Amino acid sequence: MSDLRITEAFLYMDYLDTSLLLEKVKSGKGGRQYISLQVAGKYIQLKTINHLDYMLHLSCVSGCKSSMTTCFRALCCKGPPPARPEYDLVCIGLTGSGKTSLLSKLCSESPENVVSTTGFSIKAVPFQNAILNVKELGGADNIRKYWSRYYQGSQGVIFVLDSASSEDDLETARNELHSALQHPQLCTLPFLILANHQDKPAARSVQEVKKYFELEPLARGKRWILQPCSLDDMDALKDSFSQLINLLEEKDHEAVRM
Ligand SMILES: Nc1nc2c(ncn2[C@@H]2O[C@H](COP(=O)(O)OP(=O)(O)OP(=O)(O)O)[C@@H](O)[C@H]2O)c(=O)[nH]1
Ligand SMILES: [Mg+2]
Repeated sequence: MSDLRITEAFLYMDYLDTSLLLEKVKSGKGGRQYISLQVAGKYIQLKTINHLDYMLHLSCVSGCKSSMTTCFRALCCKGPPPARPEYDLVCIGLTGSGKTSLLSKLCSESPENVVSTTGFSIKAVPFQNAILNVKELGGADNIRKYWSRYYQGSQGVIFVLDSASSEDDLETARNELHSALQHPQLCTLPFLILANHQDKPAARSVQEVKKYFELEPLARGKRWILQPCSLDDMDALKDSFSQLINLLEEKDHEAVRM
């Protein structure tokens, strides 16, 4: 199985009964974890990619109560899963703000060994009710001037900032965010602003960030979410992405009504 299909399979695992699934977890060669299921006469084996995925998987499964039949039907009997809407997003922010690291964690990839993005990179980030195709634009000085060439076709914006950065960098980030909020191709789109690096002692609080970035006056009338987060706090991150998906869905419904 490819990694993507494993991720997809984990989404189905929401439907599984926790106790049954845990019984089936076995260790294989090299300490890898295997989950074996016999479904409608077919033998299915899912293997975890690494320790991190396994942890993610368990937290995703715990507390789920709905029937296994739903999962089995989806996996074996009814063909492909129901289509989830896809949205194209652009992700910007100064270099080192944590764009690649956060997106990697959302894709259940290890954020270790992340290198600075040269140009851009695209990731399909799966959520239960949508898939976000996120185009991350590298934030280094020599790349930022080209950002606007890559805005076309975006349906939403993710802006990541380092809440613990120097005054100079914070000012640069503010100027970049203001330019993005006013850009003709982005100004009507929902914005998710992630005040990252909150785990650091020097991090500004969300109120300080809101004031410093003058979000209230500048983003009035726009749809935006400001979320404090860090690499260690995936719950907050996922919650803010759910809110962003709600805004994207609202925009879809408006387009249908028009
Ligand atoms: N302490 C801490 N470190 C973080 C956090 N987020 C990212 N980092 C670290 O910051 C460094 C840069 O992260 P990247 O994800 O490469 O940043 P980026 O925004 O993608 O940078 P460019 O691709 O150069 O634009 C990495 O060493 C990360 O481990 C965080 O919330 N807290
Ligand atoms: Mg990057």
